Amino acid sequence: MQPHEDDEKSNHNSPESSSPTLPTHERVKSKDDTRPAIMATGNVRYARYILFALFGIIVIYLISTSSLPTYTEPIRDSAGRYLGKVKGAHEETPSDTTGDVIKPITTALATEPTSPNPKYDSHDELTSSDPSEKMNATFVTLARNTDIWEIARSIRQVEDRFNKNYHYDWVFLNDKPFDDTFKKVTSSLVSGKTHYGEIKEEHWSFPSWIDQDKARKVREDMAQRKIIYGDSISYRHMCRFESGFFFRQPLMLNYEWYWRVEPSVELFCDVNYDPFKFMRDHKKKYSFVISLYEYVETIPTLWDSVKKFMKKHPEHLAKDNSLKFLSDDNGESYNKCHFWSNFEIGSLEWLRSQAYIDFFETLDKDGGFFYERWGDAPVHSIGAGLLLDKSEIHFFNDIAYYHVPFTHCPTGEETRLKLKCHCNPTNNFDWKSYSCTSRYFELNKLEKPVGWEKEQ
Ligand SMILES: Nc1nc2c(ncn2[C@@H]2O[C@H](COP(=O)(O)OP(=O)(O)OP(=O)(O)O)[C@@H](O)[C@H]2O)c(=O)[nH]1
Ligand SMILES: *[C@@H]1O[C@H](CO)[C@@H](O)[C@H](O)[C@H]1NC(C)=O
Ligand SMILES: [Mg+2]
Repeated sequence: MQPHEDDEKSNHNSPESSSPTLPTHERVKSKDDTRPAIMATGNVRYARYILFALFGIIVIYLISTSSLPTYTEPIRDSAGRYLGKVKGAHEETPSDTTGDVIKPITTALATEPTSPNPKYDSHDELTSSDPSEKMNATFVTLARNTDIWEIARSIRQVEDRFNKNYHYDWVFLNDKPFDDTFKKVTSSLVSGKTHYGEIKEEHWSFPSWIDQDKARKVREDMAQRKIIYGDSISYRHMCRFESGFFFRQPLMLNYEWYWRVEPSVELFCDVNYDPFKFMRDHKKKYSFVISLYEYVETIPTLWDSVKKFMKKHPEHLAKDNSLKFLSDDNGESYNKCHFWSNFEIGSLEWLRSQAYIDFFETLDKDGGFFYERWGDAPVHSIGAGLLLDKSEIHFFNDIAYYHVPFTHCPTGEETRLKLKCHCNPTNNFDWKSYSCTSRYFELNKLEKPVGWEKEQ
C-alpha cells in the first residue's frame, strides 16, 4: 500500500506544485526589475526574494495538504489512533466525509495529464451510492482466539479499503468463548459495532445419527492418504457449521446480508461503493470472486446426496438455475466446480429459506460431513447453483482478493488503476485452467473483461 500511496501523491502534486511555482517566480523577478530605483540596496532585494520564496512554499504546502487529507491521515496512525479519529469524524458527518474521499480521486485523475482518463462507466451508479443509506448487513468471521493476529490483518484491510467509509458491524463466532485480547483488538479495528457469539453445542458436534466408529476410520484412512485436514474433527465441525448454521446464530438473525471474512485474507483494491446495496439493487443473493474445482477425495458421494435432494424437493429448484455450471452431463455427475466460500457476500434470508434448509438437512442426514470431508464451499455453491436463478449469483470482478494460495486481481488496467489496486495482474486466477470462472461467464453469456486472454 505504501508505495502506491506515494505514487498517487507525487502524480497528484507534480502538475499543481510546479505550475504555481513558475509564475510566482517570474512575478517576483519582473516586479523587481521594474522598480530598480526604489529598491536600491542588494540586502532589501534579497529579503524580498526570501519573502516571496517563503510565500510560494507556503502556498504549495497548503495546496498539497488540503487536497489530500484522507490519504495522509490513515497512513501515519497506528490502528487504535486511526480508528479514534476517523470514527469521530464519520459519526459527525458520514455523507460529507465520504464525499471527501471520492472527490480528491476524481480531481486527481482529471487534472493528471498522463492518467488513463478513466470513465466511470459501470461504476457511475456505484460510486454515487449514498453511504448514509446503510444496509441491514454485517461482516461475519468464524475464528479461534489463536487466530487473532491473522484476523486482525484481514480486518485492517477490509476497513482501509471499504468499511472505514461505511461502518458495518462485525459478528465474530467461536465454538469457545472469545478472550479479552481477541475482543479488545478486534473492536479497536472495526469501525462499526462488534458482536461476539459462542456457538452452541448442537451446531458444533456429531449429530446423533453419525456412526462414530465409521467416522473415525475415515479420518484414519484420510490421514494415511495425506488428504489435507483429512484427519481433523474440528475442520469437519467447521465445514458443517458454515454449511448449515452460521446464518441462524442468534446474532446473525439481526441482519439480512453478510460478508464473510477469514483470517489472513487480503483486499487489493478500494471498494468505493456498497456491495450490499449492489446485491439488493440488482436482485443478487450470492456472490463470489474465485471459483475452482474441488478436491474429489473429499466429496466422492456429495452429488449422490444432491440428486436425492433434487428428487425429493423438485419444488425448490430454480427454473433458470446454474446446473450447467455444476454438471457437464445434465445433472448425472458433478464436475467439482464451486465458488470459493472463504469470500462471500450473500443474503442471509436466502440461507434461512425453507429451500436451503431442506437442502442442507438432506445432505446432513447422509453424514458426508463426517464420513467424507464435505466442504462448505461445494455445499454453498451447489445450493446457490440449484436453488437460485443464475441471474441471482454475482461475480465481483472489482473486489480484489487473496486467500492462500489464490488471487483474484481484477482484469482490466483501467479498473485496477482507478481502484488503486496493488495486486499483480499476472497472479489473477480467473482465466487459468483450474478456475471455473470462464464456465460461469459462458453459462451466463457474459462478455469477459478486456485483456482476459493475456492472463490465461
Ligand atoms: N472457532 C473456530 N474457528 C475455526 C476452527 N477451525 C477453523 N475455523 C475458522 O473457520 C474458517 C476456515 O478455516 P481455515 O482454517 O481458514 O480453513 P481453510 O480456509 O480451508 O484452510 P486454510 O488454507 O488453512 O485457510 C476460518 O475463519 C477459521 O478461523 C475451529 O476449530 N474453531
Ligand atoms: C434487519 O433484519 C433482521 C432480519 O430480517 C430483522 O429482524 C431486523 O429487524 C432488521 N433490522 C433493521 C434495522 O431493519
Ligand atoms: Mg482459510
